Amino acid sequence: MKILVVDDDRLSRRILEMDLKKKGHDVISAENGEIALNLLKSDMEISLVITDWNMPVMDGLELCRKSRELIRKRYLPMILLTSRGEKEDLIAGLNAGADAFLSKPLNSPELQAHLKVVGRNLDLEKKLSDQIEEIKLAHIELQKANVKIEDIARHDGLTGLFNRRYVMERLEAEMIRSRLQGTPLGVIIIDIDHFKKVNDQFGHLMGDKVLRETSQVMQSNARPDDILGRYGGEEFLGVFPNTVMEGLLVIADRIRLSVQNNPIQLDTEESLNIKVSIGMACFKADRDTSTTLLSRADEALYEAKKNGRNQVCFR
Ligand code: GH3
Ligand code: MG
Ligand code: MG
Repeated sequence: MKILVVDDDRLSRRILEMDLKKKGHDVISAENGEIALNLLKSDMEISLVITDWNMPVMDGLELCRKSRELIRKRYLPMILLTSRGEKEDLIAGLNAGADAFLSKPLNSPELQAHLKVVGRNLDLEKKLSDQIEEIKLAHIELQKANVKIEDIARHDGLTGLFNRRYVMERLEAEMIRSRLQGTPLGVIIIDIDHFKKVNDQFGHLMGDKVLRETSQVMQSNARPDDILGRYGGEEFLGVFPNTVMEGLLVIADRIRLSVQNNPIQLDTEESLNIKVSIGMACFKADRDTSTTLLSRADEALYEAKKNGRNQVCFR
């Protein structure tokens, strides 16, 4: 332990110092309460104070009081050295913040017994603070895991886009915002043309690759505020806040062309041209629910398919 010994009497200070050092403790000393208090302020390693009661400048009682005020975040044991044995004195000492009393002149076995108690308490305190530290670390890990879980729960495993549940949640939220703020809102449903043929001709794995790469192309055409997710097998839903019909048309056609211009590399030398059909609808704040809004986009998609695919239709 690093022990601070406080006594104005040089000889008793030396005796106590020697006794403690002999027992292997690290000792620093001060000749009054004020000096001791300054040492406590600067040295966080001090784990025990043994102080005389009567001293000039600042006595032991005041030192106990002020140290308790100063050091609140850890347990600092304080032992008062005293020749006073009256009950009132002991009560005053305890009230000032002392933990124990050592009678003067010093009795070495008594000192040892006290040091044992202090050592036990400090061990306990250390264990407790270690446990608190472990709990804090575990809490941080848990928070990180929760963020990860939340992220996984929002995304589609194959394409990395948002999943249907999350896009629908966001759509409902954006509809509320659009109503409150009077801002425009648009949705598009994108469906890969003749996707079944990809599976049939090149296998399911190639189908998955097409879904992944087409998703990337679509995502790279969206702005940060746009919400793009996988709506079903080879269908995707885009929610576009603050977007009027003309803007929506530009984005939809850009996505359509971008997919068309990014052929997917097959396992052979060849590549595969993918095309999409897109249905769009703009949110009508005074009458739309998500169901009516999406069914308009779906009808528009149906129209795009019926009119020959690889095109954008609006309802
Ligand atoms: P259309 O142009 O009319 O949209 O025709 P289509 O062939 O694209 O549409 P259809 O609905 O007939 O077929 C969609 C196919 O998508 C059928 C299904 O097996 C396939 N599919 C759905 N989910 C996945 C997936 O996760 N991976 C793969 N490889 N295929 C999928
Ligand atoms: Mg489909
Ligand atoms: Mg399709």
